[in-house]
Amino acid sequence: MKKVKVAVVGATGAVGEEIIDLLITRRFPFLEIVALASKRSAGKILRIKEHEFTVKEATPDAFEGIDIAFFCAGGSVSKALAHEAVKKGALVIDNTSAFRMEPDVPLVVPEVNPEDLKWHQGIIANPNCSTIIMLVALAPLEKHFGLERIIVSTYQAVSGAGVKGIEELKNEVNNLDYTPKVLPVASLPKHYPIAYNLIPQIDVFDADGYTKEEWKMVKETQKMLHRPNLGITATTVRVPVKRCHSESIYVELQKDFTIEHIKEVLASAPGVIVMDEPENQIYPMPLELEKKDEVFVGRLRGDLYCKRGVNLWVVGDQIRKGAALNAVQIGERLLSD
Ligand code: NAP
Ligand code: 3JN
Repeated sequence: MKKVKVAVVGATGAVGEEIIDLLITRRFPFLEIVALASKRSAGKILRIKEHEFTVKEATPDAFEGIDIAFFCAGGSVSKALAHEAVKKGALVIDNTSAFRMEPDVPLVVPEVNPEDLKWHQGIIANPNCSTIIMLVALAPLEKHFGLERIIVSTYQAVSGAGVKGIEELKNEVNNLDYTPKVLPVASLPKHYPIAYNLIPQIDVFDADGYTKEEWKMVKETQKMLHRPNLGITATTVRVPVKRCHSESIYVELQKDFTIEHIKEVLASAPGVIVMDEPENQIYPMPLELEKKDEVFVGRLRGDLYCKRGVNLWVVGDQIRKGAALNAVQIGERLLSD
């Protein structure tokens, strides 16, 4: 396979570091990895696995000679630099929301809609982490039974707010008088403690009372399943967990089913592991699923009052499959095609 020159924009962050780790451990065919971040980090040495990287500032010139650029430095950086990278000949795999809803940008989870990779025009968007985790579990149900509607509540780890989110939880656990500065949204005036708490706000509110994170789950799901009118309602909540997002998902299906059949469908679906043995108290939990590639599904049970309703409890590492791994898998597919 042809070897490629790769750039990671946001290399010093939670997602960027995970991308580099995966490129190395999955033997992505790279000639070189160029670690890019803000001016603040230029010159810093990053040590990941047995490799050392000197961080450079992300500027348009930094993409000279780059074949694939992974962007994970926030939407404004993607908006400022992704098109510059494409102009210089790079294929961009973007982890931010900057282009996800653009009609000419495919939004892809390889287990869900790999066919959409074909029509990219230089930029491919990686969905939001909560959407990825939900869809890896629900796409097989859409295929076999059809989804009628989705009601989802998330339990999102602090690392969803990046390195600063992890630091905030650690600081609060170590010192109950610590004044929160990051959660729920660093740029808003009010901050609340996350240690020993839950915060029912992820990202800013829209006029209709939903948060942007909740809207991302709705709109991105409709785009990837090619079902612009699919009914979805989401409630997203920050919880004092370091890593892995959990989701309580209720779906109504279009066909009759048995729980055994749903289990079989999920057990044979790519990227899904069924972890569902209530008799042995076995179900997915974030603490034990850190750094796992798959999405785990448990607590499967039918709605006793609605014959086509089913409940699922889904957990996935949002830095890995919810962001870095999904992006690297997109790169792997493009190279193998
Ligand atoms: P993070 O830990 O806060 O890291 C942010 C990264 O962006 C750092 O490398 C930072 O570099 C870089 N950066 C900031 N401003 C920059 C600038 N002006 N130019 C170049 N680089 C700049 O955040 P994260 O959790 O890795 O998330 C990064 C992005 O990934 C998010 O904004 C989101 O769009 C996406 N994402 C995150 C998650 C998640 O679970 N965390 C999941 C899905 C998607 P410095 O060190 O130089 O500041
Ligand atoms: O908060 C979380 O748990 C996930 C955060 C995702 C995120 C954070 C900042 C900016 C995103 C995203 O991936 O949707 C963005 C963004 O790119 O808009």
